Amino acid sequence: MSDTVSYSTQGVIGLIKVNNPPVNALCQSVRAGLKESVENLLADDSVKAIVLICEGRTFIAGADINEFATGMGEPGLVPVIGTMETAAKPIVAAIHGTALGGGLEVALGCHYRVALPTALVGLPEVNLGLLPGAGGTQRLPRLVGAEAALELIVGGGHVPAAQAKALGIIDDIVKGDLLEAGIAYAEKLLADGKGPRAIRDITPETVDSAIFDNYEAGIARKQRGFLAPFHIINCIRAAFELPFDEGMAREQELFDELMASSESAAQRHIFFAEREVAKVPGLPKDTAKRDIKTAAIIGAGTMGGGIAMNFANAGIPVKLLELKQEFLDKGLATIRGNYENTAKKGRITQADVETRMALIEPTTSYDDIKGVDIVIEAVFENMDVKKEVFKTLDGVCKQGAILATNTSTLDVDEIASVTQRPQDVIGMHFFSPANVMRLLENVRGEKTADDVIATVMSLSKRIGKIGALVGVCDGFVGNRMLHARTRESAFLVEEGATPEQIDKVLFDYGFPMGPFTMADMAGLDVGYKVREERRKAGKIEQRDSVWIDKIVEMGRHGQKTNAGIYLYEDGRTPIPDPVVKDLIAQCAKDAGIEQRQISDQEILERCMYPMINEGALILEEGIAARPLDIDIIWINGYGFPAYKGGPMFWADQIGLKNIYDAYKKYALQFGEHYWQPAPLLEKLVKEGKGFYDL
Ligand code: T1G
Repeated sequence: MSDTVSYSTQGVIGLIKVNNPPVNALCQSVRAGLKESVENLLADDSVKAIVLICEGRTFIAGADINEFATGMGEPGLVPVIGTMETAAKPIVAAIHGTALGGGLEVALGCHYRVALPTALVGLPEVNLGLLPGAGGTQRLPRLVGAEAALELIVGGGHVPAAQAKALGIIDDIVKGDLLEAGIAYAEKLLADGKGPRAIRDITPETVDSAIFDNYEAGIARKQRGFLAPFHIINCIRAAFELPFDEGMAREQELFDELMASSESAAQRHIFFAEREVAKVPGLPKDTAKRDIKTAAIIGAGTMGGGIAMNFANAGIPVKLLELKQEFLDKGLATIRGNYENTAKKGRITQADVETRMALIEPTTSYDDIKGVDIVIEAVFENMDVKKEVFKTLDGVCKQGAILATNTSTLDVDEIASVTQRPQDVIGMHFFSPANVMRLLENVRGEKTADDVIATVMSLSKRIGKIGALVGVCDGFVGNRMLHARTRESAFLVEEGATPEQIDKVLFDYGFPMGPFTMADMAGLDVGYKVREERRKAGKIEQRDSVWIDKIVEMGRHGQKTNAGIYLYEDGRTPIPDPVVKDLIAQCAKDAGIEQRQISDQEILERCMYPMINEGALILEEGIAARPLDIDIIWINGYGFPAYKGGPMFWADQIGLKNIYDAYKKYALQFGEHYWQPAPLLEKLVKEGKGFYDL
């Protein structure tokens, strides 16, 4: 027996137990142990049926993703499952927790499946840029049909036990002790004279191949740039068009292609990075956390309302404070509207709407929040206003309450300095819409206490966010890097590239939209005010591009005024505007810039490389502790394409030397001010290393 799989007998029932914490992943020893256990129990004449069960928190949750980089080793999962499926004795999978990926594929290789009511099953390989490579694309369609198989495998979701039973994936939902129930199910099979039942022997239903073409057309835009969804469709198609073994061969061929793809490497990197980001280097794992039972949000505007929803969604009572009743009423109405819309889409019930609304308690009095465990300020982005709020909070809130600011760029240390408790102050930078965007930039101040950091990082996951810890600087991590891209994209337009050309280059790279479409959507006046504040603070750019400011001064603020950089005749489709083209030409002329044709490659380099260089400076300054923090921020806060892994992962993929050489080239063309390679970038290039060698 292996140290992760054991087998025994109980009467005429053979038992196989997998015990490989934390999620019983199918590492080599588990695969070998399964094979050995099945073979021994099949050879034991006293055994008439077999039950497969897992110890710990869950049934097998998939292949061991760690092995993908190092190689899988023998025995492969496909032959192990084949041994089970062709066994002469019935095998029952007893499922709890999450039977996912290879775990569900193992269960599908068994002849029967029972599960606890709380169990979930699924084939989420698509999220790793892969496809079920151990028969999932051939067996599941035989059980559930083409339409459900496409939804389940391309969607990659988790299916609750009841739905899985309705689909025919599991045979029975059992209660009480799972092992006892599994044994009882196996004994009843024997009593009823039921033997092995192999899914491979099911003749798939006849389907019109158009179902696959239509499904592919339906996902084309959303899955643009990904490979796995389209390979999965082809595998499922094979399940209906080819004999089982040929379908398995097709599945293996396409699986191998994905495993070798840069897209899957990027997505597997993100899987681990999204878990690693929650672990703060230097912060002991056992750092005591403060108990967060209640919260309060200051400000019922768009951000404050969205933040309050996150707490209500997590079942945490939250007070929403606004000094003016009319603003409070407006904020609550917006929150209710958001929930009603979600309910209309069937994602929550009407009862959920009422439950969550009941958790949000409006108030206009600071007295009502003095007992809460955490306060998040989400008022107007002005330092004086925020300082006033924190002075009030300092005087009202109980000792030990965490005082957080949702500021998107302001100095958290300066805000903390107006309180007597800077150790309790932290930044929690939500991204708009706050109830939708997963990213939370948690900003540690100079004096923020370790337990406050640990508490807020843990609270991030609890309210459904991915928290990344960053330091205090202008724009923290995301906006600071975005500023570099925004600056260069504006320069490129002055020099002759059109806004639509730049938008297309970044859309084709994989962003949901280009910088100028995004700017019009966010509102040009937002950026205009930020630039105005920076100029007032004496932060003058060495090269100041004014063409967007001129557009704003024409009263064109973007989509909301039906005109900005683009025209919007239908309110949302950007149309290039000759008026803007002439304005840009005039600004270029005023700046003494001779416009020229600019290649897409130059646009991509000048938009992406300054972001990466800024990321290198951020790492040097310790504003982000690791490159993975930066990648997670960009993937979850700015729509960076997951199949490229994030700016720092992608930089390593293309080679830092290429970035460094481009910097040298552009420094000769535009001067060194904006084309000074970060010392870390220079160092890594000299050492022939990447950011992920740090
Ligand atoms: N391999 C290795 N480690 C894994 C793992 C896996 N499949 N799944 C989780 N972990 C680690 C994770 O890194 C973390 O480690 C700990 O377990 C707890 O995870 C052949 C090719 C199961 C729903 O995609 O979705 O099968 O940080 O923090 O929030 O066709 O983990 O503690 O050191 O996420 O309770 C398909 C991936 C693989 C499932 C639990 N399976 N895992 O969530 O805990 S490919 C998956 C999850 C495959 C076959 C193909 C979740 C979870 P650490 P966690 P959680």
